[in-house]
Amino acid sequence: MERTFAIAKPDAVRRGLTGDILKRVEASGLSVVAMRKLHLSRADAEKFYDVHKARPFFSGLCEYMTSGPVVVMVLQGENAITRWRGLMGATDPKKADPGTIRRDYGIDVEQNATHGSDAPETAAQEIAFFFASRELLG
Ligand code: DAT
Ligand code: MG
Repeated sequence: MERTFAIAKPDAVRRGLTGDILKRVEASGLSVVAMRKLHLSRADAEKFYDVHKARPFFSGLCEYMTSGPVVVMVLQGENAITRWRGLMGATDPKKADPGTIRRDYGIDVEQNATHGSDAPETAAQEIAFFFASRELLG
């Protein structure tokens, strides 16, 4: 069993897509072991995306991620990290496979509907950034 961290980003929450995203998660057999709706502060967005701080899109990314509420989730299942990234599709919605969340709902490479951890280490860090261990279902 593996855990990953997922976000329904502001563009998705704003357009009422949280339910559809959850439906896809549940239909895939992944289980939601924690979930919360919140509005990121600028400081939290900058900390969360610290790995990208030297990239030209960093400031715009943080602006966008603080533009409205998000839904943060911890997903669990066999190979959860890879499976959730597969459901999301490529970062750029134009390059994402048909039937993926980003292809179906992403607006552009920035407003791409969802986030997913890319490795076990980042999953553990990102989960701990948003959730206390007592908030995760056993
Ligand atoms: P992913 O979210 O697929 O893991 P990433 O870690 O490379 O992609 O980038 C994090 C986020 O930064 C991504 O979801 C959207 C934004 N981003 C990435 N590349 C971008 C670009 N060229 N222009 C604008 N935003 C970008
Ligand atoms: Mg990433």
